[in-house]
Amino acid sequence: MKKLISLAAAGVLLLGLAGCAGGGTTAGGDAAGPKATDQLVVGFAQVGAESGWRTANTKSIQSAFEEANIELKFSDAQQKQENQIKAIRSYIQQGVDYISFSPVVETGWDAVLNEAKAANIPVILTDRAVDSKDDSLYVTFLGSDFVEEGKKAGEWVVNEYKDASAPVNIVQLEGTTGAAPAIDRAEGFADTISSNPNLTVIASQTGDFTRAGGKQVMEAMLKSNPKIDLVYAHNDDMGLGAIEAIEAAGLVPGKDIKIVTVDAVKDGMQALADGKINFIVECSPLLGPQLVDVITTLNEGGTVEKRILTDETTFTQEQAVTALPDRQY
Ligand code: GZL
Repeated sequence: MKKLISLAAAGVLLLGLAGCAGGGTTAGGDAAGPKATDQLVVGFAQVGAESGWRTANTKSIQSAFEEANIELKFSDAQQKQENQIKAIRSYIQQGVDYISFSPVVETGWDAVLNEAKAANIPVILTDRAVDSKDDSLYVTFLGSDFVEEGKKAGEWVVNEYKDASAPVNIVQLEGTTGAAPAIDRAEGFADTISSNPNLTVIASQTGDFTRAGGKQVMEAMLKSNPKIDLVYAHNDDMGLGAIEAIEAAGLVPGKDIKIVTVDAVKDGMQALADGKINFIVECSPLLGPQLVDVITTLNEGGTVEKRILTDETTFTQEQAVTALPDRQY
């Protein structure tokens, strides 16, 4: 009998430890039900600090978690996938309740996401998506429809040149190679401008979503392409770099060479209001509150959609003048 009781006691102890050691909270909270938010611990592996958008995204996430009284472990991968993977592994080791990250590129995540799954730690993708066949590796994707953003940029260009009879030479400043926003913004744009054969992308190269990258690539494109009519930049920062290159070449951005970008961060909106950029497609970085909502819902045993899209709009030069004073980022 004694053996039986001691076995039962050991069993209870093990169950209890498993509950703690498991670290991760199942989607519906741990065996004992949901944790109070001030006991939740979330690991976030950020891409880097490559652009004004990213800085605003980080600020939104950090302030939302502070406001919700949820402990946030935060890492900056300096745009290197291996650093994000290292950070995710360390969150697994620490037994956090949830992991969230913005995958710097679409591929190469299955191994580490399977480790999180094995540790029973739910993963929430924010901002950028992964290209994995196994969508059980993450609970949801929270972010923008980048193909739609590319389409909106393309629609403005098609309309702007609807009466053009001569070829319109377009150069494209791509985001980080392999990143979902770069792949999808290029796809949406190309599909849309294909409706007008006069619209041709004569050069396309990555500027890695940075201002310096955009400037460097634009300088080279100006040297090797005598006639450029329009720049399509996958984010404001590369567009702002292109402006510097265009002005250094003695040309007038927004007039001699038109510019269309994506993001609508403050510096981009200022250039739009000043007439140096012609059109901006918004991509909201303010994902922090929605991320907290997702985690709170899961922690209380609720479920969320597999894909949660953010609301976004577009801005002309006139609209930028009006919108600038109220912009949060
Ligand atoms: C888009 C985001 C992109 C921004 C860039 O959601 O991943 O990365 O458009 C940022 O500014 O660097």
